[in-house]
Amino acid sequence: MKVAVVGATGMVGEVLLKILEERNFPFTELMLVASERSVGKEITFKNETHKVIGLAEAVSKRPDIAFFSAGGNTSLEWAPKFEEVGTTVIDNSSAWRMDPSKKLIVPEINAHQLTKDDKIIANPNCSTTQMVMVLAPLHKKYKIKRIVVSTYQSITGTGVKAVKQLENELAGIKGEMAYPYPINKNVIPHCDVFEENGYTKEEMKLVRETQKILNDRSIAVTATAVRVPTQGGHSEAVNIEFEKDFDVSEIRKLLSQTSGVVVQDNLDVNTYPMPIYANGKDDVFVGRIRRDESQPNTLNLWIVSDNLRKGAATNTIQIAEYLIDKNLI
Ligand code: 2RA
Repeated sequence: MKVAVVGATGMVGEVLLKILEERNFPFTELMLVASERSVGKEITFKNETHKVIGLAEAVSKRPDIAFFSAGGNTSLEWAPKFEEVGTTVIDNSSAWRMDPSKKLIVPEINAHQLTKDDKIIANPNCSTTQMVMVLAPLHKKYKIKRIVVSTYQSITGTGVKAVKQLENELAGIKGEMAYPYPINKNVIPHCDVFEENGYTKEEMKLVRETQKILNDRSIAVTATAVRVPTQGGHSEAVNIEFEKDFDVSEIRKLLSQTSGVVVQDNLDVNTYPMPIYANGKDDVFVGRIRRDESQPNTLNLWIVSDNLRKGAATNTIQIAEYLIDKNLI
């Protein structure tokens, strides 16, 4: 199994390599791929030194799988070139997610849709993945009518430059700015770019991707995505109105039995999910499970997960593991 990591020098690329090692992913050859300016850079992986190669060279090596985390434009241009040589691409960018011919996969929810013909597979946005991991079993049992979600997204989701800006602010150093205002002691209601309707692309990802993954366009979703000066994971306050009524203890039991979801919800000892605990883990943590007393059939939840792991790299690798396990690659 020849594997390429495209975007190997980026934040998600680094986590991809970490998780490939952690999960002892079965490959015979590993290609670390990045833009021309990084070609030749040396990266140590499993005590071996690997030289970064360019995209054209990687295509010529005809990898079996290419994990992409290199931005939408690179994916739009190069994923088809890898597909032409028989590579299965699993892409972390938003480039292919809403393409009707491409599958948008969270293995625990819809990996069963995958076939040998799927050669470009989209990995959902981090904030979508953690939300649908919790909502999928609830939708199946109680049918979701409407979702209102507010996210509190780690600065790591913006990228290295923003993390550096926060570090500089904390150290009292003037440096390059990823945002035109301070990140520290601030929250920024602006993740990705604004669309015509006044929502950001990040907020519309939560709307569109949730409907696609749960395969139900009737689900109404509205979102507010906010950037916060934390590391370790994205947090979300989610209000869900169902068609059917529910029992909170039944919900708690159902979630505790859901693979990849951990219920952290004991108010007697102030136990609830927080990014400092989710950091470095692959599970999606849910707590503050409580009925919305303002209207019938409605629930409030608090969901936290490491946005670089299950929100990106781990989910991507789990898709590949599924493909291998089902002989689809
Ligand atoms: C963010 N969801 O957190 C995106 C991932 N880059 O900004």
